[in-house]
Amino acid sequence: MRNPLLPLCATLALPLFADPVKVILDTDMITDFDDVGALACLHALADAGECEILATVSCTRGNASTAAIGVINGYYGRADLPVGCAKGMGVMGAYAGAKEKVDPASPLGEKGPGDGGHYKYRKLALDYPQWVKYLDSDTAPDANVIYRKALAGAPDKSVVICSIGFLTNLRRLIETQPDEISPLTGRELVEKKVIKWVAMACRYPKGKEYNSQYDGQSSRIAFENWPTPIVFSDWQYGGDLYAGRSIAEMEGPRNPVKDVFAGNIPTREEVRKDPGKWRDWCFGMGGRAAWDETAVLAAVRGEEAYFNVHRGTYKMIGDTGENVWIPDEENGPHIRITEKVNKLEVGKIIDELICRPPKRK
Ligand SMILES: [Ca+2]
Repeated sequence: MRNPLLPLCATLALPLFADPVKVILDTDMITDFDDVGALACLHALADAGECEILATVSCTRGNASTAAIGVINGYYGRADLPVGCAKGMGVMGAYAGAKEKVDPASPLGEKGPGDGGHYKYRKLALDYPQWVKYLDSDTAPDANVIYRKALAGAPDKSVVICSIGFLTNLRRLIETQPDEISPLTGRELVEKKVIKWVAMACRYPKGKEYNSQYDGQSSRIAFENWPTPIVFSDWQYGGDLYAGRSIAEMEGPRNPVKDVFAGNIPTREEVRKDPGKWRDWCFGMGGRAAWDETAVLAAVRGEEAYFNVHRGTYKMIGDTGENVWIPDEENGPHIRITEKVNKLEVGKIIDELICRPPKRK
């Protein structure tokens, strides 16, 4: 029984794992900014000893995604974390569907037509240059190399992969062949080293979800050939669970995580005036829809910590990113999460993690 003197969110925030969970985070970091909240949560959980971050990779090319990842890693004192990026296929440029590379340096920090929301990440690179290692994501190492090194160096069945973007890198990973890093294929490496893949993906009961939709062919190949359990943190779950207001309004000096949330969520007054409009755009009084932060919570603290789990089969139809969820509570190979702990409480847990000051090494 929980201590009645402690608020519910405090007891729920207690670490549930004795050993740190080894995590690789795969993010698009292209337009939406729940990725920033997710990476912040991951660092806070690493600071608390709940997880160990093995690597952080971007699935979007020709933009400032790796610069933004580097800034946040650096802010948390982990500037040396391996950073990689997709090569040769998938989403590139300032927004999904752009198909054209943007120069992250020109005009750096200017919001303008065609930027598609990537402006916020170029601005991070401008404002925190001390932590930028790969300004243009095309200059970052191949994510295949980063993945294969991280997996090859990890104990068997010890790694959780958390994808909060497109599935390009995971398709490419399982298609890799033996090399100087490992005598195993990518699929064999995953089977040997990975416990599970937590994917922010899936529309329930069917539909096109953003992360699966762009580079839909890679999504289908990755999901159909993946050799470990997959946990889906679906669009419906995170869509009305909000986070980010707390850090946006937090007193104290600037930091990159605060800058992103303060600069991109509507004010309380704006939400109060027209909550329906903002809800349609996946904003609420609590901030931005927390799809990606939810996936990180499930990856580190486990899918049963705050969520109901439902078994079934996630099946993609064709290469356009459409999926259907076929329920099968007895034998379904996949897991989908739904609300168990009240979403307001989960939002508070996420906010508390995002607001924690870095425990720099
Ligand atoms: Ca994302």
